[in-house]
Amino acid sequence: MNTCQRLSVFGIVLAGIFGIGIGAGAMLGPPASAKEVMAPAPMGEGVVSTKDGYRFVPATGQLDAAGGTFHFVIEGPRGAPVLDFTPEHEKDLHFILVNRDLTVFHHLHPTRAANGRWSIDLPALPPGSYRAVADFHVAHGPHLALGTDLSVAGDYIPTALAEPDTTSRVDGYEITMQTDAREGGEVKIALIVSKDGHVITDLQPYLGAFGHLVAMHSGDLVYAHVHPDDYLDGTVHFDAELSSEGRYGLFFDFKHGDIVHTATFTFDQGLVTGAPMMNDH
Ligand SMILES: [Cu+2]
Repeated sequence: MNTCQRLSVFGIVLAGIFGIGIGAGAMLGPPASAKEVMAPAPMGEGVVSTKDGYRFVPATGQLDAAGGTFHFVIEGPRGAPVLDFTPEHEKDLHFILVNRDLTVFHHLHPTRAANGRWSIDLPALPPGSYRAVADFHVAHGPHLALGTDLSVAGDYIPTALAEPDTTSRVDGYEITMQTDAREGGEVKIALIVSKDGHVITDLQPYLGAFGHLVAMHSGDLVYAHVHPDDYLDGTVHFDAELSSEGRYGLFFDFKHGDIVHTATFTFDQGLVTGAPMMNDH
């Protein structure tokens, strides 16, 4: 990217960090119908269960293949459950559950009891190893993505992730993806949702955005939650930071007809070259 674009991205990231909000972001970026400031990436990347004294403590490491209610607690630095969160995209906590093959994906929103215990009803799950990621922002504290490994007992049947493709189908929708990999691991992603050959231009806001994209790196299950920075003429634009080379599962949640749908893509990130983006940490 050129210096001007780099400064623009830096400005947008700064705007997110300092909470300047949509006004400053809109000044720095191109005009858009639904401009949204990129939030800084949460720390922890969904791999570690402990960061900055905060811990993701599951009630069990074993999930039931038939589904059921899963409980956990986010413990603070003094060992007590965290009770005060700053909502991100209308929710205090985003819960992502994927299997190691990246062929099962759920993005759910648990509820919190007064004592800080979280509960979420899980659907039936095929046997295998799973990673749960809790993405949350502690009030007056850090924005974290903590992960924990879980398993579902039973006969595990390995399933390979699909080969990379620019088209995905779900619930009668066809979703096409264009990607543009830049230096430092930045990837511009454009998604178009169609049905019966017509581009859908009336996607509904879902949790404060016109779509949510989660990227999981195959192998280590490093997590990136990316929000759109633009929705224009039926195209949802994302700006993702995929700083490891290799294969990713991309999971795109969008809302249409009052129903949330999830399209899945496989994306191969090439060798990451050039200067890292300024918001790396
Ligand atoms: Cu969420």
